Amino acid sequence: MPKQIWPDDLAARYRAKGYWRGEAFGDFLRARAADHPDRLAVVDAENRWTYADLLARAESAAGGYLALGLQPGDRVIVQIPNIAAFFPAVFGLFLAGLVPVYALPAHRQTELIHFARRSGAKAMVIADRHEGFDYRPLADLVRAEVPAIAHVIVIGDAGDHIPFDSLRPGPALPAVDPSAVAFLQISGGSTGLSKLIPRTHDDYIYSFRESARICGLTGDSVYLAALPVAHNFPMSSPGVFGALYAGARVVMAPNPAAETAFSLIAREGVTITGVVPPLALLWMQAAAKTPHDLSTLQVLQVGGAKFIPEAAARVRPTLGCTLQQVFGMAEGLVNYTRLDDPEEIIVTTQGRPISPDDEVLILDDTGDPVPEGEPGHLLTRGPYTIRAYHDDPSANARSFTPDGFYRTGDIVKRLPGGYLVVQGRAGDHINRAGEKISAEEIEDHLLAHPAVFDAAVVSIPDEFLGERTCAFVIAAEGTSPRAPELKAFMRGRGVADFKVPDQIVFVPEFQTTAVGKISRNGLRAELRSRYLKETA
Ligand code: OOB
Repeated sequence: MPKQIWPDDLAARYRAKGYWRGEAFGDFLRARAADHPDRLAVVDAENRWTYADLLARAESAAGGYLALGLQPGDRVIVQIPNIAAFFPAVFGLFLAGLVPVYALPAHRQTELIHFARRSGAKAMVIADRHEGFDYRPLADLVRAEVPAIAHVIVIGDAGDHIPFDSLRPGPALPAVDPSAVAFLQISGGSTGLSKLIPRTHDDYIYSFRESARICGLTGDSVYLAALPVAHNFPMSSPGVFGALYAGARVVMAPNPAAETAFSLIAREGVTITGVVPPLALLWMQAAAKTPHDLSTLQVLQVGGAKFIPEAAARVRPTLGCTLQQVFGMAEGLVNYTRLDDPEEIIVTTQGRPISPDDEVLILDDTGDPVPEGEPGHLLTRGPYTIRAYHDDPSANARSFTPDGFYRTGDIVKRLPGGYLVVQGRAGDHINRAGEKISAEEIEDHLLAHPAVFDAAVVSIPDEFLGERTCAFVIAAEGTSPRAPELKAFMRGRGVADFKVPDQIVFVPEFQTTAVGKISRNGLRAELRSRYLKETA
């Protein structure tokens, strides 16, 4: 497992300033369990576990993983929905020095096989079923393609696999290096397949410890995980880990529907939660008629995609709580509006960075800094922003400058005080309700269909989703494919449902005046502007 390397001088500075404290995930869970063993840590529909329960379950899992023959440093794919058992499963991995690779519950075999191969995973930990989907046959498909996956461990009914509940504590657990990679997260992806994001214990714990402070979490807070916790936002901004770091209670919502969330807010006295903009709109609509008491809710975080100011302004009047805008990325940098910021800042900006040592550059197309207040490309480096993707030299060459700045692909402007306002994206991904979709990845799937001669995928503004996907397709000669057929084809290829184009438009050709080879980027831009003009 390659290490995530910061240059020595920066690493020394991040340690000297107390950002990186040499603490690993297992260390902080042990500390909380020792400080307040009987406090509730994690709640779902069936379980209410204290910090002591959680640690004991994680230690059993850790011993059990190692007894299977897994070695510290091995990667393990984790595909677990929002259930309490997520925590013993992943803290067990951390305690054993194993490295989770977080897949989303929506991912299917195409994505999982890619993660398994790229990470060299040796095992999978999954839930049996969730919201009507059976994850066991999916794991079988992955294992059939990637024989290096020696074990499938199942929470719930394991069938032929290893029951999670059969894992037992073993001999002493290994010492874990806090500067080592703790887990791999999945990038939203702008080109081709998702990249794997290596985060260390030191850097990630800094990001959620500081996030918990910025978001006002204390031992009395109750955090509702409404979005799937494999996402960086509900995982660490401050998310479930920030909440556990603060000794707070985490409540796992099986889905983010307003009814589900509101009944949990009322039942558990939830004080803070985070959603993507389309959900915030639904929740605000539902709040008017809900029988549930939402008065404990102090902070609604909204992030993952642009929240328009008109909607942002309605959060406080409709939900009676403070809005916190969150603009972050799994690669690192996270910005928050502060809870005591003036309403104007909260409503119109996407916040400012966590750390005084987050370096932010806003550059024009030629790489020069733009004047203050002008839009430009956002680049960043700092104490919790990665310096490279896992095992991906070509993506690294594109995404990082020689001096280690990450090119976010976002176009932002900076206001006085360092507040950022997101203007859009430079790259070609679609931000569909916070899920990032690579246009290129979808085109490649469509091109695999025999009736598709060419395909170009673009984002179309959508009132509810923010953006939706539209695929322009040129049919192969002598064929006349239909949209439902192509959508079914994509589903059949085993990809996450959110990647299936919302709309497919057949065109006889991609009009272009360019001679020779045209860039797909240019083509997408042209199609987007043509389409927007036609529908204006
Ligand atoms: C979060 O992380 P990712 O990795 O799924 O996506 C990152 C990208 C950003 O580069 C930006 O394009 C977009 O999502 N984004 C926003 C935004 N928050 C994220 N665009 C506009 N306004 C916002 N508030 O999405 C993520 C990670 C941690 C915390 C919050 C979100």
